[in-house]
Amino acid sequence: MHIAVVCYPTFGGSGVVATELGIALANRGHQVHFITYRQPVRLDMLVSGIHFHEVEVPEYPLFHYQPYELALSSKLVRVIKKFDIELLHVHYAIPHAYAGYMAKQMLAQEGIHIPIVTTLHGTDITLVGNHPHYKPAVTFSINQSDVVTSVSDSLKQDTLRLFDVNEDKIEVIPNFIDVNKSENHDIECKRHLMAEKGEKIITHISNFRPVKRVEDVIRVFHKIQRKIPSKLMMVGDGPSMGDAKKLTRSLGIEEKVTFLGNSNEIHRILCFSDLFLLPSEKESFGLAALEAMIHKVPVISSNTGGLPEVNKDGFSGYLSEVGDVESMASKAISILSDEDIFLQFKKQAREQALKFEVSQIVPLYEEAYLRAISQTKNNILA
Ligand code: GMT
Repeated sequence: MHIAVVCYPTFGGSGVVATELGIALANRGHQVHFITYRQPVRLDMLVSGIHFHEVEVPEYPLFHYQPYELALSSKLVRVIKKFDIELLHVHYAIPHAYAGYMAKQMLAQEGIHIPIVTTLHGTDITLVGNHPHYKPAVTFSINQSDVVTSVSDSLKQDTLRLFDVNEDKIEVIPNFIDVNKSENHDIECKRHLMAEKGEKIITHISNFRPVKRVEDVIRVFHKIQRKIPSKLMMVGDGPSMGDAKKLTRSLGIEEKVTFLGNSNEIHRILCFSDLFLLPSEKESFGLAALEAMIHKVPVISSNTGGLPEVNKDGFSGYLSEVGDVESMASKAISILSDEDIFLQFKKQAREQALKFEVSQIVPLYEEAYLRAISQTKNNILA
């Protein structure tokens, strides 16, 4: 199949899922064309069947805001025609589903009927998309998509609650993990560089947006390190970085906390991690937690959104209510202070993550694509 993919190329779950899915599809023989404003951070251009087309938005002094959707939909039209694309898959509704719809309409004028699959990822529904400034356009473009997928049942329910969308419209296809990537034995695990012997390593990975509550990560760690010799690895970057660093200093734990910045080699960090913290306000799935779990890292997360579908309470880690730093810290300490319990949680974290193995999830997308194509054909005949 010739597939066009639109996503955000930056560090962020939706871009990572789109990229990993594209690579998995290319490995199964599909031709996958990424159309984004920059090469996605995890895109491996050496995989056969992967192509990248950059969306350029020329600046013009009249524009206060550059018309990205216009440039994107025009680029989509060109790429779809030139490479005989059979299906367009857009990740994150805003503004990709809308730009996809515009491209579809332009192509229809020329007798080309391109099916659109839209994958909802989280904040496109729960935070940004729900804002009155965007809601009508988001509702419209979801309803105009031929197939809509959401990354968790929780996100599906949020979409049905917040938008005027039919229940049958949305199929849940959870995020996935490639087990082989966690088994790269060539990686030298440099634990000794990060912590002293006998110290535990706690890790947090995110894009440091307020929704991630990174200050809760620091507060939870502050309590853990009083009981358990430990270090904290903060991976990622974003608007909450300054406040997180300030809090680290004010709690007097800056020597125990390392801010590593963005990384697309997170397996090199997860290989020496002992516990993962994800105390988000909202989280439609929690891909970062799944990536930790496949590396046998138990997760302490908030009990919100799709996280209970990923992190099984008392099995792969624990769930606490959003903002309950006390509970998160005491659950973390309960896992880390007993070696047998710790080893049991590590084993179970991986067992739980294996339920989301790529080979089980990617065929669900292929089925969704075939359904979208046959629906489009039927619509033309009708
Ligand atoms: O919030 C982020 O980390 C980025 C965001 C995105 O769309 O780039 O992530 C969302 O999509 C991920 C992939 O499907 C999910 O794993 C995250 O849970 C989701 N984030 C939120 O819902 C806050």
